[in-house]
Amino acid sequence: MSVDPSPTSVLAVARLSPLLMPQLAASFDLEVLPDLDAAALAAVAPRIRGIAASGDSKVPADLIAQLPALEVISVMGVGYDGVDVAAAKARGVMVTHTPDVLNDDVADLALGLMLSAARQLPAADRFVRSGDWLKGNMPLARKMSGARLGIVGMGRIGQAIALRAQAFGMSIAYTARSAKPGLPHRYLPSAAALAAESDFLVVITPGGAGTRHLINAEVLAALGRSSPAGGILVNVARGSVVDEAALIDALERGVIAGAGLDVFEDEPRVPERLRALPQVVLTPHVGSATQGTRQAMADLAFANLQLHLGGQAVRTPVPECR
Ligand code: 8YV
Repeated sequence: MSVDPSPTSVLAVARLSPLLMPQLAASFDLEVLPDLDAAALAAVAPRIRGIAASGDSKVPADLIAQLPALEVISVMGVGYDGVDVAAAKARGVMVTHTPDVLNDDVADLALGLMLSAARQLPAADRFVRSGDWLKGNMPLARKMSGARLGIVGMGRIGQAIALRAQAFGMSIAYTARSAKPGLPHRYLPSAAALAAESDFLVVITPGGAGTRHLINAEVLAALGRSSPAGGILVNVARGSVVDEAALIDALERGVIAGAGLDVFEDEPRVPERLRALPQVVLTPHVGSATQGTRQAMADLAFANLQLHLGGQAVRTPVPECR
């Protein structure tokens, strides 16, 4: 067996999933960005042909510009808002992501957060553990079945959320860049218009500049007015989509009744004021975090990298690179 004299060099821009790193290390000459200082990066930069990243990694234009041999950026995640795709495309660099394999998990978590916030499940758990039950019953919660659900973003995961919500007898409406032909749900042209007709507002739209603070004080006020029993916001998309300061204000003032949040503006830092609110259910960006799904994401991210570097078509390019 002959040994390749110049193994392909790949740069992991963060310490990525343990389901992906060993595959990368076994097949490529793997450099890990957090371990490199500027001089070490400059030394390896000329031979880097691929970048491996996660959904929350940053791959800015200045990093792309430093890597003259770069051919492909493979993101282990459906969201790729951290990648400067325009800069990559301008250089002819392919960008790939891992759609579809995580739809079920993210949709499951969205429903879990809706139920948890409506029925106050973490507070109920604390109530039993603390012994407060011995002093009396918990305050009554809010019903979810039959309520009105507004979905912000009606892509593959939005549709998986809608499917599950139908089993709860919820009426479903959505907003997106444009109406999706063929869907039975009502389309509303803006997040504010949707919030004005929703009890639960679930955010599952891509992050990035185009959706930054799409959910603002005005949208939260509309949700609060629309739902006298208590509006609930759920975010399983990106922290950047929700104006977190406006959300904290709306929760503190009782404008909306509660929230279920898997993502935050400055992860993993979550403001103390948000953490102090008992009516808010918080999870640490675990939408896709099950064993099987993360394995499928790692395998797809690896396959995309290997295919492109081997001169073959990738499986899942981002829409801009199709
Ligand atoms: C994780 C995600 O953050 O798919 C996404 O867009 O946000 C996630 O599933 C991450 O990319 C896992 O590596």
